[in-house]
Amino acid sequence: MTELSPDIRAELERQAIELPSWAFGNSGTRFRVFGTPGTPRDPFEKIADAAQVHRYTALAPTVALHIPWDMCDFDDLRKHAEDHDVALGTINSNTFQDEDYKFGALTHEDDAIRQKAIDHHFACIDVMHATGSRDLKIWLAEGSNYPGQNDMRARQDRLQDSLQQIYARLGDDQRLVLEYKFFEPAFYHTDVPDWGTSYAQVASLGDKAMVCLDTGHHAPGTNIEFIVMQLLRLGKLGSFDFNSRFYADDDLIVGAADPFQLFRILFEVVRGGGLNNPDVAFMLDQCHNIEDKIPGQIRSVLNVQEMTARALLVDRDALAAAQTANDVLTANAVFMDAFYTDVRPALAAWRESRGLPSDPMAAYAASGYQQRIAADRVGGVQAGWGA
Ligand code: PSV
Ligand code: MN
Ligand code: MN
Repeated sequence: MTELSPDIRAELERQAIELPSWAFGNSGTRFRVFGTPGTPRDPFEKIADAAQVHRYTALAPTVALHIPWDMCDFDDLRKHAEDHDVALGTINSNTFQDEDYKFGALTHEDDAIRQKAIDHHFACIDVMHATGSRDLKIWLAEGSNYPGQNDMRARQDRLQDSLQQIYARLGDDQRLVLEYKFFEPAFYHTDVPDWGTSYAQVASLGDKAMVCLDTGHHAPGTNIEFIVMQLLRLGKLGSFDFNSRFYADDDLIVGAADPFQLFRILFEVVRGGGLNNPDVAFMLDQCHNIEDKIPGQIRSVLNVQEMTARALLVDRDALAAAQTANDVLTANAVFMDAFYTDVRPALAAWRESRGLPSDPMAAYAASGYQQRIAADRVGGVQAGWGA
């Protein structure tokens, strides 16, 4: 296909995918963390690198921060972001690197430790006021390793109480999104393991609390698009953390492991009215352990754009007619036709018509930016784990 319809172009033009600041730092597994030449040394350099992704794609106007990894003067950082034509986005709390949280944070038995974790979220809300961020994203590394180790029910009750206190601090225009993950670092039970638990916890808080769906946080074989459909149906899909996984949570480039799954997810987003809907934030949550980080992020947002274009190509009328007639094979064929359509030439032509490079990967590679940062920056910070 060589040309996209005006309707599809209008949808794609509004698409925005938030980048995680931690994607630009060095990170890795519990084995070696390999350094990449040119790695940012502070949050300001992370923002400058993220701005490169937006510059070549017009897809990534905001950058999420992680607290305390990105602690700095936030008035300065906000101004710095504006100077680079991007804005600061979601604030991610971090209760998974402090010795005190060995047995939990927002679920901890000890009131003093639980209060410390709640206070951290209050501090994150203060940061949100300075950065102009709307969303506070909470992912909890809490759970237990052995049957009988903890009272799982009491932990749910403490979690609800902690979240209520945090929720009560939110400003009128702020939201809380609660992420779930089925295992790791806890291996027996996790306090927020699935969308149902996240939903139950946020539903009792109020309208400003939503579920965050991280595509990497499900057991193999899970029908993630069903969860997307259900959360949109319930009006509780607050945000996506996009990435790919082959085995467990490995934060690889979105669309790399299973482009068809990404297509199926984005089809449900389109079907459920979630595309370009301000209630649903689209974010990457990735790490680039062995590849260069800026082109890794460019590839990622392009993958999302490409699969969105394909999802928008599904002939919904033909699909509905086949579904109503219980014409199983025609319905499947209509769906697959869109998935198998190569939209890359049409997207390249459309980019050029908007004054963007037809091939953002090639344009970035030719810009010399990667060589410049490799020469200028020595001793980049690690993005997170262990920093
Ligand atoms: C840990 O699994 C994790 O990858 C979660 O997905 C969070 O969103 C991310 O770290 C950053 O805190
Ligand atoms: Mn995540
Ligand atoms: Mn994760």
